[in-house]
Amino acid sequence: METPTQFFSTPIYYVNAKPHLGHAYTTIAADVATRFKQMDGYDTYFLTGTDEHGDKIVQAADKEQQSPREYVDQISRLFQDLWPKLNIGNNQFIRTTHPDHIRVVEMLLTRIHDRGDIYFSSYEGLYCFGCERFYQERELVDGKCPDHGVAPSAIKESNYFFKMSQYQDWLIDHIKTHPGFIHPKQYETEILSFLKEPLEDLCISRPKSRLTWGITLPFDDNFVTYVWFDALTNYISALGYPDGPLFTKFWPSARHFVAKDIIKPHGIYWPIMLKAAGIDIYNGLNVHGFWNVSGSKMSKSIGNVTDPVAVTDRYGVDAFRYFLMREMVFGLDANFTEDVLVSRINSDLANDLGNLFSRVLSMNLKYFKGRVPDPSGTDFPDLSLETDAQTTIQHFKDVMAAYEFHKGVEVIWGFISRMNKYIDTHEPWRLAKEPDERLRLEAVIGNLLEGLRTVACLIYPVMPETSAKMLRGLCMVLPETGFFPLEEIGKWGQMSARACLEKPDSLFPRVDVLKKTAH
Ligand code: ME8
Repeated sequence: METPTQFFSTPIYYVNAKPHLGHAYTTIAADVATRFKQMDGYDTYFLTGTDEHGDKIVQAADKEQQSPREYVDQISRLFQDLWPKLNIGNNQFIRTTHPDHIRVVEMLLTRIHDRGDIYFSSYEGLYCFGCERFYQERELVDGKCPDHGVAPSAIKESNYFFKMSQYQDWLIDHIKTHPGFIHPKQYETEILSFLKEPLEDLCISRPKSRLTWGITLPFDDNFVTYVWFDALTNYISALGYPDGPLFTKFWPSARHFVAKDIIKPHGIYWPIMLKAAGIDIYNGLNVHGFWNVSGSKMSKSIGNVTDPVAVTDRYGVDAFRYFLMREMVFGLDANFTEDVLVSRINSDLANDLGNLFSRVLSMNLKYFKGRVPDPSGTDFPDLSLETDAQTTIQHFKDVMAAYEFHKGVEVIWGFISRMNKYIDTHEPWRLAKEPDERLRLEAVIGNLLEGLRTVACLIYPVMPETSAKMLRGLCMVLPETGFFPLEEIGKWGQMSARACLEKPDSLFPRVDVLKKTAH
């Protein structure tokens, strides 16, 4: 059977400020999804990068008294350096200032222009410089841009326009006939409701008299390309459109991760751009909600822009990844507070998982000198944990395939909690005192060790470091890929006849609540 493929992307982030919690979340979610698909037998490709043209960037560079070129190099580097620290396994990092990308944008513009879907016209409208787009009167809140809270400026300009309106009915039909194209459902509803209003044609140029930091239009060098038209194209330029092997292999399976702030460009402009250029439409869009910090929107003026580097330096990468996946219901908003992070580390990680791991390994050392008993070969067959593990793996697979990461974590922690109960029910310390119960003790400890192996394998997408650490502690030889395929995990008895003689390190030290420092 041919190996299925999966291409995931994150937005390419603007380089007008340092990376923050929101950027980290989307990128970690896409990384978790990629690792999960790999466990499920897929050949994957994972793309992230930076969006480096446009007014916003010029303004930020001016503020720092740097040239745009110097400035984008410096901020893009911060993103590129952050991802390895968060254990992000992206295959490529794209920058929109790279010549290969620029060539594809020119190619796409030429194609759409040649097909007659781009026209020149003069336009008068309300322009928000922060958003780099024109607004309709009805979109404003109290006469102001809803994102920036400033009144847009009245501008009259001649520009190039992309005839989006003629694709409106096609797009509505495409969304309705492709369930899951926009996921979760509430965002599909939101896009369909935008599409109930007549779609305006999209202004895709900016005159060089106003902005030069962009890609010159291939058919008129007095203009640069609108930054969104440039940015969206990254998803195909990175794969080597039109005929690169990555494009042929991965484009049919493309799924983009974004937050709700940018569903309009992704859910409307992008599919229409592809359609107009005669390129297959991407496979799907995964939209998540917004992180607030301590109950407020993240903002520089409030001073609550959470730095992922500071959080991971303090609490560790896996704790951070775990918290983000556990705390946000994919699609809804969530709240980040250090107190909740600390209490999750102490209860879920140090207590439920960490204690279970060290208790079981210590009992195995104490009662069997580290030799791992085979639970299936004993006279006391007890299938409860094995059956439970198999159901857990299937459940995990179903929810992760539906991008319900919080449920994936909950499913694993449900199993962890049942393993802790299994210990309390069977009381191995009591069995150890009864010579007649030796075989039963073997079965109980053997089952617990197999259960821990199952947990160690399943947490891989969310906590790759902890997964490897647990598997090392269980004396499992890690495959070169770093993970065990999903279909192999449920097989009981994989650890028997090994010797685990080392006392395990603690997986997650408790955080002293009084000593924790604010970020
Ligand atoms: O929009 N909560 O770049 P951007 C969750 N360059 N996610 C958040 C967030 C928050 N509070 N804040 C930001 C752009 N994000 C364009 C994209 S793509 C062709 C061009 C994340 O730097 C989330 O993924 O403003 C959101 O969609 C993205 O950062 C916006 O990043």
